[in-house]
Amino acid sequence: MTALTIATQPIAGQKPGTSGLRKKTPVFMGPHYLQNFVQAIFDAIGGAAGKTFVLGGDGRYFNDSAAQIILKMAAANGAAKVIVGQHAVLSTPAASHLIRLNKTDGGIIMSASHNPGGPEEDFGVKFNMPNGGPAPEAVTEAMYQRTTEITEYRISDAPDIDLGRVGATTLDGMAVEVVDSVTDYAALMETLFDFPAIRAMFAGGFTMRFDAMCAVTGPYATEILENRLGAAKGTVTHGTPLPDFGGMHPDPNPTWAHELMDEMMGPNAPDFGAASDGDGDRNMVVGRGVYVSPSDSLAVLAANAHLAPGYARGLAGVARSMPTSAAADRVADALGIGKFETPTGWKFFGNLLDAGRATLCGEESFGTGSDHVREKDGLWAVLLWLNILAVRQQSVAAIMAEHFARFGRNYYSRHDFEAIATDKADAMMAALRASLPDLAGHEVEGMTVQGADDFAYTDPVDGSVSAKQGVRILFTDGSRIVMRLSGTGTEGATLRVYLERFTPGPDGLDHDPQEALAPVIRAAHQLARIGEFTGRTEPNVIT
Ligand code: VG1
Ligand code: CO
Repeated sequence: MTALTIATQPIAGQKPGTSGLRKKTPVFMGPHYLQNFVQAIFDAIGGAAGKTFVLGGDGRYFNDSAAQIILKMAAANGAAKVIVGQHAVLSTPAASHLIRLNKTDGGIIMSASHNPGGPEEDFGVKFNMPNGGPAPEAVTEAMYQRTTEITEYRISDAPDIDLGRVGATTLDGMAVEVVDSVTDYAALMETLFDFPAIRAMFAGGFTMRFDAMCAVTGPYATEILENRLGAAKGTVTHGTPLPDFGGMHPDPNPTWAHELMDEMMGPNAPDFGAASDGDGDRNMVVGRGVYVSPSDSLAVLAANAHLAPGYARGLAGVARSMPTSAAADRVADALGIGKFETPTGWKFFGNLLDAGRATLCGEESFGTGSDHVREKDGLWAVLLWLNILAVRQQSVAAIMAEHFARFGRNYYSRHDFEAIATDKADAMMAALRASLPDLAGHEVEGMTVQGADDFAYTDPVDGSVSAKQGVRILFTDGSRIVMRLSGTGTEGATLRVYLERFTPGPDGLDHDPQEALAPVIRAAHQLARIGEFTGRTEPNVIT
């Protein structure tokens, strides 16, 4: 067995987006494509020699052969050891935990997360740092630079190793430890939540549906919810991970998790419903007859986290991405704790978590997490909800109503316009940006623009600056429009329009969000001239 040096050439477009590099699977399987990017990762972090990494993915098509390639490249680059999930499967939060637990030098996660998988769908690769969190912008930029100048990569010619058997082995002199994908993660969850209380709730007849969407959380949810917490067998549906997610779009929102939504809104709804995404870092939470928006979920979790043992000491602070509603800010103000507003993408929470300034973090895109790992964590959020429900002994609907009565309600929705021609989307955003300086004082739909800008973030810990993170238009009545283009898509451009309007209560707290937001939605279309630029008047997905 030898480490081979293979000549290669730069491949255009290997620029990581919001969360790693995502491309169509055939692109990733093309000659040298994965290899170039993996070598660029190793080069950008100062080489792999002597280092230990974690490796796993969400099990989508190409996951297994990509893992063999990455292992052989790690060996040829002199890595000391790689810890791999069995069958090369790890949820993103489980990978983050293993990186931290084993004090490794980082990890490679193979996933395109909430994007569909399969031979013609999406694949992705991202690198997480020794703190367990996604590589910050400076590091992903260094990787990208490296891909533009790469001339060779190193790979062992050793045969594939058996990733199905848990235990230690070696690959061309590098130690490989295949670990059960679930065990360490489940143990971490037991340290954070009151498992006996949740178990008692299930034993008392509490019912739940967890839709794993044929993605990575199936085995995690089955072990934790059914085996350890005693939820009825069959609580977890679509629990077997499939390479193409059974043709489903593994994105837990009311559109793509419609089976769960139908059940939760139907006559025989269980008490609680939840779904997770391709790589297990997202969560959607639904009560019987009531959908909980991710922004509201973050706020409720912040207000109630102290009810779970892992957070009994209270929270240092709450961080949210800029497009996420201000509902969590209201809780932070009431609790007298820190609040932070970051750009979209989990990599921006890492410093706040490491510095102990934020304990909970969340994004409007169904992502919630805490300082237990450095990724968002779908099952963690579901377990925190279950712990809160077990303590409060109330329905989700009652908890939401009480929350809105106490804090007021930030009506919120996101409208996505997918697969727009990139040039049209860019032209629309450019025109919108150009209009911002003159918007203040402008009247639209009976609302007055208070100010408009392009969000720029200065990291309070390391001082790094990230500019152009989304256009925001603020109105004097507290309403807000945010617009940005997605950084995770693989086809054309996706325009995301984030809409928010605050109602203090006590009246008007139980409207349909789309109705409550109607003037804000119309204002967004007028101000950005969405139809004129893109030819689209209706979004594809509303969350
Ligand atoms: C989207 C979400 C963002 C999230 C990212 C990764 O990014 O908006 O909040 O962090 O996906 O989520 P974008 O650039 O498409 O808006 V995951 O679960 O796909 O890793
Ligand atoms: Co994800």
